[in-house]
Amino acid sequence: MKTFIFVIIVTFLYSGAFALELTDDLRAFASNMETCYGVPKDKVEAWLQDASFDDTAIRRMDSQTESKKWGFYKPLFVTDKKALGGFEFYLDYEETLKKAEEQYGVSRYVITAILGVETDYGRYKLKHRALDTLATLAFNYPRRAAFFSRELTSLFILSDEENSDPSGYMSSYAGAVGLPQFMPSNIKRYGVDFDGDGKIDLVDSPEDAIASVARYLRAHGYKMNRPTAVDAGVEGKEWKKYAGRGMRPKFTVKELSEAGVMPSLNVRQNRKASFYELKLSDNESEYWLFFDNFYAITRYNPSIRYALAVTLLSFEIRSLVQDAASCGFDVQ
Ligand SMILES: [Ca+2]
Repeated sequence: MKTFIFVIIVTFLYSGAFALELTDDLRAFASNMETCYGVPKDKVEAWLQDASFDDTAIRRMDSQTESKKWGFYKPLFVTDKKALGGFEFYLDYEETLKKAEEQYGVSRYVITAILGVETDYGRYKLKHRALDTLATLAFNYPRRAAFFSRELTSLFILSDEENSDPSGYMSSYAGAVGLPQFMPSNIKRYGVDFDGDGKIDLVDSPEDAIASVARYLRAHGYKMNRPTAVDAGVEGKEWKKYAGRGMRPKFTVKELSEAGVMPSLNVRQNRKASFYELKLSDNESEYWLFFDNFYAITRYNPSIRYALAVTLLSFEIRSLVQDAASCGFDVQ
């Protein structure tokens, strides 16, 4: 008997999934969806009753780690394996990537690299349902309830408009959906039906994911044929005044070079950049100038390390594609 009870308790603790109770809060949310957004209350209540409490979402939120050094991050995301995965993805979706690049003015290699860092080009299987994580965090995680409540609202508006079931949106523990890891509000704003099947599907359609990433970056200022990032050497001490002063490019290359920052490539003197020292270890650093396109990538995820991993990975993928083209493969 003791064993039996133990098994029940353990199963309960580790399954982590039980239906959310339709409390007054949830009913009020459903009423609000009808009054403010015209999504029928009964429909929302039925969706909420289908939601399960996702304890992983809360545990992971509470244990989000502090950001690590670039020296920790770089070997995780800028690897030969990741670049090769990007090359394979590129070959599979070359036509779509080129079409998105042309239509939105965003490098096809950057689009590929973002999908690589986010979900390993869709190979990473998302284990959560956005419905569960967002409902759990909206109603059981006071610190960020307002944010997740807005995202749950977006998920329901989207499901209503697209005539889809909200439980079909597979996500991270924080409710970021599909290959490009879009929060539902961004699917509404930037999602594209690029394969023309009538639905924006970021979970099962790489074509839709590719165009949605491109549209997002364009909306955040990305422009083709402009530099993204260039590494630099430093001289003297004056450069320290400019290092780490915010992601938005605000110093001219001329100002920075006068302060002892020497870019490894020629860059127009009046181009604006931000400048960062990134620690590889306690006594070893890289120095980088970042431009408007880099800033656009940080709007996808507001982290210098993230955007630099995407940028370097995009360079690797581009050189694999170019090498293949020069060796007679049918790629451009
Ligand atoms: Ca579609």
